[in-house]
Amino acid sequence: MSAIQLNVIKPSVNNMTARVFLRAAKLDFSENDVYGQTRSPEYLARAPSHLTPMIETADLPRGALWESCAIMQYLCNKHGLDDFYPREPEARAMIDSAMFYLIGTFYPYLARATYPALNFPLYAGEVGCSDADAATKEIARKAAVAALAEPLDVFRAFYIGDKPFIGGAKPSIADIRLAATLEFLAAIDYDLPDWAKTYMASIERTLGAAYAEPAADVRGYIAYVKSQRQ
Ligand SMILES: N[C@@H](CCC(=O)N[C@@H](CS)C(=O)NCC(=O)O)C(=O)O
Repeated sequence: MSAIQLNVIKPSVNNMTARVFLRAAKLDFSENDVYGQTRSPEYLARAPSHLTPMIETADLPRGALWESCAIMQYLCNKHGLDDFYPREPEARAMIDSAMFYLIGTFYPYLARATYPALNFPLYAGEVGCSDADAATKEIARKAAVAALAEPLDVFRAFYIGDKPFIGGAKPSIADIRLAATLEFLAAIDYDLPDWAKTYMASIERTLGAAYAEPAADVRGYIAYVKSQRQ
């Protein structure tokens, strides 16, 4: 058995993040597709959050770890993967800031904007999963689409700056997280700025099959939901 078990739902960009990273880092792992199983008593006993991606390894105090960014940080720390997660405190702080900003600010807008088109459930408490009427939900979704541009440009102007990637010359774990996240915008035909298209292509070119294989699952799912709309 591999040292690390990676539990995933393949159409998800949260999962794509961990799937790309474990491949790019060339870690010894096995991937388990747990689609439809995350609320089972057996999964909940191991991960009461019912979330994916989730890794399991005997080294962890509770045997399991979820949250895509925490998974990447832990595995970089554990395996000394400094190229993906620099050790120098200031460089590391920028990677951490970019990932917290993505999870805390950018992703909530992106989820509100894209999840209805992806047939994904929204987070509890969102207008989209309340009993508000369809018109009100669509107003909230459009507001989220409009809100995406500002934090997206912060990645360009502040985190990436004049370097190819947030991590500098090579993609860091924050770059993997951002590029995977942007994949979902194809579900709403979002007009991605040219810099973001170039950035995503650079990451895919640099990481090769480690990126392309998990991306194909996300892209395939988006193509499927779009085909169902016609
Ligand atoms: N912030 C988390 C989000 C994880 C998440 O929302 N996972 C969803 C798939 S996109 C999930 O596993 N849902 C299954 C469930 O809740 O039962 C991360 O980055 O890993």
